[in-house]
Amino acid sequence: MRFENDTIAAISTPVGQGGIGIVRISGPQAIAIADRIFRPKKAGSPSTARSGSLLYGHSINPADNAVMDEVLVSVMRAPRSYTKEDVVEINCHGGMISVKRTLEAVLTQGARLADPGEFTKRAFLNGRINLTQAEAVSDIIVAKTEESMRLALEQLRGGLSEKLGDIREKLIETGALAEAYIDFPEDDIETDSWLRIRSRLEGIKKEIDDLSGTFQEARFFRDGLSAAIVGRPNVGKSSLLNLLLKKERAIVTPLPGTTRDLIEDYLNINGLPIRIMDTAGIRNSDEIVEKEGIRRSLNAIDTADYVMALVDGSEPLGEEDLQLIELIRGKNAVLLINKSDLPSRISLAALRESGKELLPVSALTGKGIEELKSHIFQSNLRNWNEEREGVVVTNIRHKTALDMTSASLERAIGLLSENQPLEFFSIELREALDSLGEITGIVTADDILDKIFSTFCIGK
Ligand SMILES: Nc1nc2c(ncn2[C@@H]2O[C@H](COP(=O)(O)OP(=O)(O)OP(=O)(O)O)[C@@H](O)[C@H]2O)c(=O)[nH]1
Ligand SMILES: [Mg+2]
Repeated sequence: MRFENDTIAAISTPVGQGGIGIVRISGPQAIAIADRIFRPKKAGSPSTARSGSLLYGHSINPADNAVMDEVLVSVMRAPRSYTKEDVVEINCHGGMISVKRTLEAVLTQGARLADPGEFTKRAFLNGRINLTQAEAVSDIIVAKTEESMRLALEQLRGGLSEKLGDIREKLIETGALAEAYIDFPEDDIETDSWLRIRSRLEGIKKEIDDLSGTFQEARFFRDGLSAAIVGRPNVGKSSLLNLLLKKERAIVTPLPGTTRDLIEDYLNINGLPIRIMDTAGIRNSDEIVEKEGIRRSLNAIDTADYVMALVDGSEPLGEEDLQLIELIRGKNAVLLINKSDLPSRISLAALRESGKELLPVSALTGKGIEELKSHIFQSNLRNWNEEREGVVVTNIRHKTALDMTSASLERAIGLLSENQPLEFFSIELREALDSLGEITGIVTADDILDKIFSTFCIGK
């Protein structure tokens, strides 16, 4: 990782047409560079402006002094800025040309093009926010629903870091208690103290495990729940997709084998973001394109969080349907009996043997769709009502670190119970603290930082 005392710049608004486009500059040279490419309408310059003020004028190309655009320039002086460095934002007219030209001028004046997420990374390195808060910034940008946004904002506010800070403090306290007894291992009274230390550690471990456990459901709000619609050809998978999305996303025809590829889109059910997939109908086929489509369908069953397996209720159950039921064994799945607007010819008894919940639906009339939606919500978010009130973990990095902390604590508790030398115990406790510290960035390796910030967009 290069550090990072130079001045960086990037276009911070989306590329394309828009009302305004913003070029953001951060670093020790930010204000001096702005001075060179900004000509005020009346008086004043970035270098004489108060922090937080806005200047009106023109951007000029320092190469030939030609006016590039009419702009507003905001100046935020260190440390009262997003990065805690001097920050200048040049508000140009939207569109590709003006912002690009402005950025180029800024770069010729000595700024370097920012890496993805580098502004936020500086906010972290300069101590304005911790790592979970930096990650929350990225989560806010990509938030898919209001509920995802609420969770990301709570993380940005510091909800998760406060909770982790509490746990960390308790762990340090308990560790200190243990070290205080190091000289008196044989003492009778001390046995009692060890038991107390052990039960404290067990309490802390439980808190960590509970927090880690929230990931199972909370993750859906950050990454989306992946849900696959599968079944043999012609049962109505694409019709169901279109009905759920309320648009003609996939081609529907009476011909079996219409859908050949995986079709994906997003759906929002009560704030739960769902990545929904329509798949090619599964049957035995020698046709090369269809075979590949079916391979993708089978893969979707494997990887999806939730499977909607469709059968056609207006026809008797076929060999392919029975194979499907076999394929979804062990998956979180629902069996949808589609075409329930037509007379039923399917054997419910055979379907019941699957052990999955059965729901009659009609992709034609919309019957059963509300029941399906609540099944999707409820079967994936069984504990969410209680969990959403507290602090939750939505990021796999955080969960992994929590699990490593828990494993170290487990070993530490084991060592205590076996009366092993205290040094071993201390090592485990130290490791637990390190893993915990990685989450907020108290303890951080460069490669972790690079990995986190490289997923950001440029200009943030
Ligand atoms: N009556 C009735 N017809 C339906 C229903 N759902 C789908 N269909 C019809 O069934 C036919 C096949 O529908 P699709 O949605 O293309 O089926 P699919 O499962 O996507 O088919 P493939 O892509 O070939 O695997 C079309 O003619 C639909 O209009 C339903 O609930 N009731
Ligand atoms: Mg289809």
